[in-house]
Amino acid sequence: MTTDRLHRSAVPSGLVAPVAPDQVGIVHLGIGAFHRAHQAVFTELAARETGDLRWGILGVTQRSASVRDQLRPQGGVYSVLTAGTDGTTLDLVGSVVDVAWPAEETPRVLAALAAPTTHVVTLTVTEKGYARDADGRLDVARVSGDLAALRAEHVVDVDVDGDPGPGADTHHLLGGEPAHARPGESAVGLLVRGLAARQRASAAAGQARPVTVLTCDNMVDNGRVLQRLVSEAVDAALPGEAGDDLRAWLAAEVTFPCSMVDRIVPATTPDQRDQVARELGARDEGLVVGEPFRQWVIEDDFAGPRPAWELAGATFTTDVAPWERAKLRLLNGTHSLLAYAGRLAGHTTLAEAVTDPVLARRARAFMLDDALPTLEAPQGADLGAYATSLLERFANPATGHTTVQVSMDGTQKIPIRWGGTIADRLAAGVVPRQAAFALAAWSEVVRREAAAGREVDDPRAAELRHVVLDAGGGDAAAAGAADVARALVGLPGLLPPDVAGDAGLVAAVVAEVEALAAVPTAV
Ligand code: CS2
Repeated sequence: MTTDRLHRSAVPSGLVAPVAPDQVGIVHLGIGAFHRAHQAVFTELAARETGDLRWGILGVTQRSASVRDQLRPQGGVYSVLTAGTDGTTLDLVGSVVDVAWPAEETPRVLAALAAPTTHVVTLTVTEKGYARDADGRLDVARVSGDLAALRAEHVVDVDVDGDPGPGADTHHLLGGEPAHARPGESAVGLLVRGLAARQRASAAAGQARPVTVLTCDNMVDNGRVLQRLVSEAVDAALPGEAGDDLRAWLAAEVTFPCSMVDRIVPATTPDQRDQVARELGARDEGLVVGEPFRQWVIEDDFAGPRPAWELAGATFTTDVAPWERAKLRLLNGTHSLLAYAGRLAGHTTLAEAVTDPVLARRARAFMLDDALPTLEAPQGADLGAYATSLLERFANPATGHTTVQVSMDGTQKIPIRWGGTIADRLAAGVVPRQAAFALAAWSEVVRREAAAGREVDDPRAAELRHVVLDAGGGDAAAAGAADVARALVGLPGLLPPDVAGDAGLVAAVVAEVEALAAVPTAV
């Protein structure tokens, strides 16, 4: 057996779409495992169906260089291990042509975002990647570096190859660096800088350069949310007349469709990499693992050309909202419930959690009693059957999806996954019992982690720890479960104030958390 590294040039032709580095048609922000197991697979399959090879993907990795360092030496090619209850299959994907890391390659990313051959920008940057504050508005402080760079780039008119445009002030520097070289620090910031570069390039060339920005993150009305954040970024960086040209261009040439994405894609483990190395005869550092199911529902609102994703199974529709709401409230909502309650019960994986009869009952009741009455079925869908199918998908042990992974970023996910269900049920005069249990389970995980001196994996981890410390009078281990739960339900930005203040809800959460606290299993 050889463990040479997987490389495009060594892959027999026909196995992957033969895209080349100059065939970037899509820039993807946030190239983690999910993108590689989802949109990149749809893109690959569409290219194989049509032979249209314009749709190579330039992936952008925000947090660290690791995905770039895994994929670049492989020429972008990687494999997807599809793990089902009845066996696994392995497929090669060649739609990613390269990966760039903004810390070192911002000018290249901006150039790709501005290029006439790029028609679509996709994003999977997770809920926290949108840099929103507790009110859902752009947290300007978190993107201030990019906004300063945007201001400098737009005022100086740096062209996207890095040369200042005609008449530009060549001495206009930002922190000693030309503005366009200033590393992109946030997904939204980089996107806005790229869109502004595109608008300038379009104006300089005297030619329209429409582009579609397609967010694929698990958020309600994700396209509208991103569109609003982009416009808030423009207003903050280029207030008044300074941004008028950009605002007009965004309105005329850029669309922000909503989309619903679905595939369970856990973090790849070293064991899975070893297993695939034995099977492939080559080591794939970019391996991703996913369940057999995959779904993509996209609002049909494209500014220009797009891949024929429908040939790979995507659904185009005028209204994504019912799909998105059903998926977020039923799949993700139940996933999070099982993750927190599963941890409390000592389960490592979602499959273990959902086959625990007590938790399975909770999960089913959460879907049927709390979430379903708040949902309108998307056309042709049977939500009762969907709920049952979700429990089967969660029970697939082959993906090894862990409760720890799904429980990360609770403060970002809970408003989206449980908030709507809770608000709608309270408005209908009913206290959602299982959602209250879910909040209690999250609260208990937060309390027990703090009591053990650990931080939860959440961008607001420090704040969460303080809530527990305060409840314990400075000693996390002394904090009472009910006090912590009361404080966490009221955490700003978690639930709308009237919902968080609902006496019936708070009483239900407190009753559940007291029952959970009485059983001191490990988190
Ligand atoms: C999960 C999702 O990690 C999580 O929070 O709930 O990533 C889930 O697996 C996907 O949304 C499924 O489409």
